[in-house]
Amino acid sequence: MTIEILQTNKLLASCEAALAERYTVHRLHEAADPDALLADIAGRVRGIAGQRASRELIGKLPKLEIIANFGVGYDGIDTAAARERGIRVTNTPNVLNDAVAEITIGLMIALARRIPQADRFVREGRWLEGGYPLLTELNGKTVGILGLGRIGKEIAVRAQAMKMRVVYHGRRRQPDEPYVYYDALTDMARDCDWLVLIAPGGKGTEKIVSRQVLAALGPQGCLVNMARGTLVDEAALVELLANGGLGGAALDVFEKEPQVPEALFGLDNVVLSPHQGSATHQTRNKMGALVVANLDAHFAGEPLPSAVA
Ligand code: 8YV
Repeated sequence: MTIEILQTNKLLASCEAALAERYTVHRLHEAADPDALLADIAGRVRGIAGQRASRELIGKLPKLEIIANFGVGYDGIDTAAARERGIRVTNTPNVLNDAVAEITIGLMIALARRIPQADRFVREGRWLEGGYPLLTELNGKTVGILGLGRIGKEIAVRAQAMKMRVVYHGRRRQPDEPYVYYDALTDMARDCDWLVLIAPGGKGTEKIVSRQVLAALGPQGCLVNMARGTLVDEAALVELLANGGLGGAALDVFEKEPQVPEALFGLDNVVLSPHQGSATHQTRNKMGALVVANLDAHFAGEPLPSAVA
């Protein structure tokens, strides 16, 4: 009798294959009638693999023991509901730090030097009519990191390699870190040229990058969101980008992705990216392997490689 698990969204093919080798996998996201599927299997499901597990779903699975989230951010999992039932939750930390940090710097340079726009400029033959405008550089600028966690620290190291000054804001000061800490996000935004978001999503951080924070960042300031769209007041962001109240934005995540506010498409001071922070073969394979390793460890009665604290 193989162990039965529920997959709640599409996963990396190699991860799906590895799961199917070990477990009986029920794919909720592919079910024509999800309620009928759940009615049939609910009493046998011992694990979830995926990025979604609501309180309602958890409540329907009396034998659920573990939820293995594909991703370091687990805002799609109702961890409170899991904790109440003693259900373990795991995520995929560390393996994606370098990939996310690399593309963060990439998007910053892309925005500062308008690289996507420059590419269009050449392709459209506009270079023949005159040169590209002069722009700005990262060196000498201050970057404020919201969320100096594992990925935030990798971004900080790379920002320093760009000769930037690094400061940060988060839930608490980290005395062992060499960077200046701000108690208040608005104060940090006011003192920064760049504000990089790499804090967890979920209830505690909803819209913490408010209109006030964006206004403090100001007409010369640039926002980079590598975290979750939910962190930002997106309506205020669009408005300030359009009216010059904010200098620019490089956005990898959006509040209702893959829906992106159409108002952004016409703006020249924006670089858009389809939530691809961790999207390399190398990193996604490691993330998938960690999902499988957590499930395997749990069902073998071994310590979990990456349980959520
Ligand atoms: C996603 C992410 O998991 O790890 C995270 O928190 O946001 C990403 O790596 C990825 O999009 C998987 O679909």
